[in-house]
Amino acid sequence: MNIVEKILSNHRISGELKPGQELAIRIDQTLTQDATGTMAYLQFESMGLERVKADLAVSYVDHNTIQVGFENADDHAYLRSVAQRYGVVFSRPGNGICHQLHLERFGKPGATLLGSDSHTPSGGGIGMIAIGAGGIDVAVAMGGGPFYLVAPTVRRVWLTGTLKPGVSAKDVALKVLSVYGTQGNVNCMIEYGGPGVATLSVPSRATITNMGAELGVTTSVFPSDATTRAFLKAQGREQDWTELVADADAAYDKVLELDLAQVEPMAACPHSPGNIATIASLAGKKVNQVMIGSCTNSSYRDLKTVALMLRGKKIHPEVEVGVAPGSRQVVEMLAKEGLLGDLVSAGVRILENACGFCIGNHMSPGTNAISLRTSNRNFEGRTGTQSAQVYLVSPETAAAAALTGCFTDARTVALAQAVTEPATFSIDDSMFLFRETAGKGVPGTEIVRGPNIGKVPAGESMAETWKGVAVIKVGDKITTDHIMPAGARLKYRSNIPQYSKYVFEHVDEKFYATASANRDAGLANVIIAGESYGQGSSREHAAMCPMYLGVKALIAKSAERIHLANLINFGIVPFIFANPADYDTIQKGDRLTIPDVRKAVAGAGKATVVNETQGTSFEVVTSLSERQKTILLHGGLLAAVAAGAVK
Ligand code: MIC
Ligand code: SF4
Repeated sequence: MNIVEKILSNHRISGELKPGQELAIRIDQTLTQDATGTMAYLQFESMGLERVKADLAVSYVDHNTIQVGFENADDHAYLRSVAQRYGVVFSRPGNGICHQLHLERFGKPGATLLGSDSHTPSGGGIGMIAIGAGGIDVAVAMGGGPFYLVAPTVRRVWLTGTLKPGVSAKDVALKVLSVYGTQGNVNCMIEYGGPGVATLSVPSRATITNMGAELGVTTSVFPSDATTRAFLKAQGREQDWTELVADADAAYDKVLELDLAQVEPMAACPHSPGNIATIASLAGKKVNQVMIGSCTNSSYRDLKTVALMLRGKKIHPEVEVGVAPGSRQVVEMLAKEGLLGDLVSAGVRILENACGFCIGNHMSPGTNAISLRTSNRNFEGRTGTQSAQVYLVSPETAAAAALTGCFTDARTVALAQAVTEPATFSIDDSMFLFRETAGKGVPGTEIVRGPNIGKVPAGESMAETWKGVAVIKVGDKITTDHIMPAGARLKYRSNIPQYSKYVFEHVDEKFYATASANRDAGLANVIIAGESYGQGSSREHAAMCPMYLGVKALIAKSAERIHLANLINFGIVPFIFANPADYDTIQKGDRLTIPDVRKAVAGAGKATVVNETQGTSFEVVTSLSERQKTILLHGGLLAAVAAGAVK
């Protein structure tokens, strides 16, 4: 067996481990972050359970730590109280970014982790099957319920050789993106192997699996070996180690061989993580901003490398540089070793150890600015500045540009001695609350609900026939950042009527008005889209808010895994064009009727859409399991659970 098969078969509850089949697995650990967490816990509460049942559930606060206005602090207070009540470990704001912290303190080789954040696959760096999902799926898993996924095909990336000085894990992740791209990788998992694995530290492996999210794969995983053991030992958790390697005769769907020695410094160019170029081809281009951090590149190793590259030097006078460490452990270690001082004296702005800039919460670049970031997504407008040009790069490339003011090949300024992992990390778990009541909870704890804490909108049972309208028509690779912007709007995550006002705000500023008018007139809103709809984040708000605005169906050329599951969970039917050319026949505003849609969803998933405006009709299909059909017919997962129709 390969590693994926080993872990999945150990956790299989039902279904077959055959690519394409629906599989239900047991989840050992769950994680939530605050921006998706409030809805996840509201949904958990509505399930009426006494306590969490997963082995470990952790609630992190890392996204909304800006606290402008009362909303963020209200969310934190709600999350803290709900964690105490139901037996969840609560990671206080200031402790760090969920994925970095989970790797440091909780990740376990061979275990399964489900997180309400698309970068949960960072846990693959320590040998877990770690999957991102919508909040409601995580709520179900917290309650001990299974997680349903499509049994994946498994690709192997076979690593040989050693990275050259100045080249690091981020360049490997970008190299893999240059081969596989950001679409067409749905329902696949990537397993790393080969002699090159031993040359990569656990945080470096996590950088690579983290950016598997950008490929659109379900997750990526590394073996658990002596390096994993040393990392766990340095974190005081050697007892959590188990060895995990693929059998010699393990089979794979495809194999990609990658010689680490041949990997060069890379960048993902605007506006897609799959738009890859070498730094050599960009060398000399002027840079305005350099931002270092995010769950991809904020480990001790990454930031120590940056600090040593900047030691005794000053940043370029025309470049603004910010560093946001991944965790309190990282900050503390940098401080103790004098490395924070190096960053400060070089002229770096030291930022909170949180998501911060990565999600456009602050440090937005200026108009048309070129921003080099070590994060994982460069979607248009994600920084908060629509015209900014974001390039995703390694910490080494970022530090080199901070000094020179332009794209610079980091191999020319690499440290003489590469930074290695410490023998012991500084360990202080005091900002993880409720560890002693984890899994048990404290019945009677008062749940704190400020005015920002709203309700989960209720779904409606599916009608027999839809009279609808093509409320919007979008192109390929529409991300959840297009659908449901974050950044300055993030603080409304717990208030659906308010947050819904911003659906598609940068794509069609009239969307909210049009969609709500259609809904109020009894029309079904239909989204028309091209390939790979719903890339990026796991935010279920990109389904929940459209549902609130009366969106009943998506008709796309293809859709991405997490978003597709979220659409179903919120009662929106994900139809795919039987003939992609029909996309061209539809105009925004066309009246669309879908006769007998309920029968179609309950049956073989084939429907005819009549375009009343154009006088045409076309076929659409949707491939659904029996469970998914039940969810859709009830108008969403919560309604289906309440009716006792699914577990
Ligand atoms: C992101 O990186 O886009 C986020 C913000 O972490 C999201 C989650 C969210 O929207 O809250 C993700 O990756 O799932
Ligand atoms: Fe946070 Fe950015 Fe990572 Fe998302 S990608 S979890 S916003 S650091």
